[in-house]
Order: sequence, then structure tokens, then C-alpha cells
Amino acid sequence: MRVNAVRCRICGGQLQECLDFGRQPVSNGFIRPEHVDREHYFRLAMGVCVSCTMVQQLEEVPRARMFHADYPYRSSESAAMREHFERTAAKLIETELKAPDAFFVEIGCNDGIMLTTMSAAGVRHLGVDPSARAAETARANGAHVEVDYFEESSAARIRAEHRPADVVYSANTISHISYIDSIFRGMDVLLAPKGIFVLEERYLGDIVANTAFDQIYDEHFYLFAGRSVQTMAARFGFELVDIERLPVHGGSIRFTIARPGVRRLTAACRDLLTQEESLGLAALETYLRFRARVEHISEELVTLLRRLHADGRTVVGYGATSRSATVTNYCGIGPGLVPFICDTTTGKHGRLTPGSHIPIRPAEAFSDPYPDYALLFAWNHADEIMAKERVFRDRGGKWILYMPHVHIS
Ligand code: DWN
Ligand code: SAH
Ligand code: ZN
Repeated sequence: MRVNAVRCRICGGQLQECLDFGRQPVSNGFIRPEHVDREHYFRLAMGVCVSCTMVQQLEEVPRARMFHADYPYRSSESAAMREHFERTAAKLIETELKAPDAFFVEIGCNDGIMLTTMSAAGVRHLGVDPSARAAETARANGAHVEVDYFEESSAARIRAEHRPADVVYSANTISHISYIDSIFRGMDVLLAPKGIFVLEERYLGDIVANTAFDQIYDEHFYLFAGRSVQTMAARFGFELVDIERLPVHGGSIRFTIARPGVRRLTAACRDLLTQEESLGLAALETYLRFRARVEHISEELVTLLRRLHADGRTVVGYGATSRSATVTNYCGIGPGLVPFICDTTTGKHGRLTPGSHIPIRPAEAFSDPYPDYALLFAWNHADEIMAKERVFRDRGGKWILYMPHVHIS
């Protein structure tokens, strides 16, 4: 057993190193061509805690290098995600926020994809996010946002300036926060006695089942599973009461956490915890097999791209995701194999992908002219993108996907 000197960030237990992707850059560090010498690298390695089973990174990137005023990701670029968050907000309004003075807090609200529905429905709300440019968009769309990191101190300030929160909600953010003890201390201060903390995250069970190795990058500090989140909630004085699997982002999970005894554990929560027992999500062998499948995908993908290149076929990337950083840097894919990536996010245009230095161009470049093949980095938005780019296929274009294995579609 390879035990790491670093201890578990949740419980202080021993960490067993289970995956190593080597030297990687900051995944959302899309750079200007003149700044390629300014990149920050770290060793992207994961460990599993032998005590509480939480899968987590062994080397941490300082938060200000990842999340800052110019953080480029914009949640609202996807129509499917806009619908998802509208539905989620509507459901919470219906079930939890009916009282006229109910208060909703969102951690990591980004461009207000969720809060605009709260605002339009007249629900008292506050978003907290250090990403100032994204917050400007949220505010322009009617949302109240504080530009800050959520942690114990900001939670205490919010509680003093507002009132206890009936719902604290967070999507794709809590797993990004290594200092999770501070989040739970903040939750204890902010959450009303009968309030709930709802968090949506990528699900470790889906990552393993689909060999979705690109879900592993700097921002995804923890890879959550039912059991590890249940243990974590209990450790910090809370209780996991409900779990719901979600199809978004290639396999997500929604956890509902409350103060002990406030809500009954749902059957869905118990069922998932039971199912998980046979998945081996805390077993080293699971990750050794995962690692072998990643190697296979990497070899097949690079072989395919080299062959297409040798045959004179054109290949363009689609979607400059954060996840592409792990794929391009781990597999060794640079502008020689993929000359550019198209993306709708204006803040990424004219920049290069971190580490692999592939130029990013506007979505319009995709049809000007269409390439022979498109490598779909944004595979989690495949339905939306393929529908939008129907003409590409009609004209003989082909999509290259690499999850759960390399295939052409
Ligand atoms: O967890 C996280 C999720 C929610 O978002 C964060 N850590 C960061 C980020 O991860 P990501 O960059 O991997 O997210 P997406 O949503 O897979 O990124 C999709 C990319 O593709 C965006 O740059 C937008 C782009 N896109 C596009 O060009 N055309 C997306 C769609 C739907 C499109 O039609
Ligand atoms: N909730 C959105 C955005 C996810 S991207 C969605 O699901 O699409 C992650 C967001 O978390 C970024 O906007 C980032 O700035 C924010 N973030 C990172 N650390 C945070 C913290 N400590 N408190 C609040 N937001 C944080
Ligand atoms: Zn632990």
C-alpha cells in the first residue's frame, strides 16, 4: 500500500495514492499567447482515505490561481444547463421556499444561471462567488451577488446582514473547495434550524463506470460518493438525508443535507448507499483498473488523431472545457493534431488551452469551412451540440468521442 504523507482533508486519516496524471496546468488558465511562460503547474494525483473513503487530490492549487475575477467559465453557455437550473429552482421554490420571507443562498452562482429564476419569482436570495466578471452578468440579470469566497467568515457576515437561510444550494462548487471544514462551520452559522443544504456534483460512481478521467482536474479537488458525503456530513454535525442521480454533466448526483433529526432519510438515499457497497469506490484495485482503461483510451485517441493527420484529414476540437486540460496534457495532444478548438465563450477566444497551447476560436470558425472530423471535448453536452451542428454531419462530418471509449459517431 502506497500511503501518502499528506493526510485526508476531511478526517485526518491516511491517504492511499490511487491515480497520478503527472504535471498539469490550471485547467481554466486559458492564456494569451504572449503569456505562455506564466503558467502554474502542479502534480495531479488522487488519494483515497482509508478511514472516511473520500477521494481527493494530494497536491492543492491555491484557490486564487483557479477562482478569481476573470474566471472564464460561464454556466449559461449551455441551453440544456439553463433548463436544468430553471427546473431545479422551480422545484425548490415549490417545495422549500413558499414562505414570503424565505431566504435562498447559492454558493458558486457564477453568471446567475440559477439565481435569475429566484429573482424573477421574487424569492429573497443571495449568491456568493469570487468570479467578479461572471457576477456582473448575474447582477445585470437581476440577481443579488456578493463577490467573495464562501467560507466560515463570509457565512457569518451574511447571517448578520440578512437572516438564516432556508436553503443553501450549490452546484459543481463544494467539491472544488479543499477547506470544506470551513464551509460546514459556515453552514452551521447560516442555515436555519430546519433549513437544508443541497449540493450537486459529479458522481464518482459515474466517473469510474464511464472511465471519465477528464472529470479529474485541479478544480475537482474531491470526487464525491454517497458514502463519503454521508460520513463527511456526520463528521461536521450534519446528516445526509436524500440523494438523487442526475444525467447532467455526464453523471451527477444531488445530495440533501440537514441538521440531525430534522428530516427522515429517504428510501432513495438508503438504496444508493446499499448499491455503492458493491462498486468498490474506496478500493485501490478499482483505480488500478481505471488507470489501465485510461491508458488504453489515451493510446487509441492519439493513434486515431495521428492517422487522420497522416491521411490529410482535418480535425477541429469542439468545446474548450476545463476537462480538456487533462485530456490534452495527459494524452499529449497539441496544435499539431488539433489546430484549434471552437467555443462560444467570448472570454476564451484568442487564448490558448493551458499547457497544450491549442488556440481557441469562436463557434463560427467551425463551419468556415467544416472540418472532416470534430473532437468533442464537451461530450457532456453532446445532444445539444450535435443537434445545433446537424449540418456538419449532413455534409459528411464525423464526431470523435472518447468516453466511455474512443469511437466515431
Ligand atoms: O464543474 C465545473 C463545471 C460546471 O463547469 C467547473 N469546474 C468548470 C466547468 O467545467 P467544464 O469547463 O468542463 O464545463 P462544460 O460545461 O463542459 O464546458 C463546456 C464548454 O463548451 C464551454 O466552454 C462552453 C462550450 N460550449 C460550446 O462552445 N457550444 C458549450 C455548448 C453547450 C455549446 O453549444
Ligand atoms: N454553479 C455553476 C458554476 C460552477 S463553476 C454551475 O454549476 O454551472 C464553479 C464556481 O464556483 C465558479 O464560478 C467559482 O468562482 C466558484 N467558487 C469557487 N470557490 C468558491 C467559494 N469558496 N465560494 C463561492 N464560490 C466559489
Ligand atoms: Zn478521511
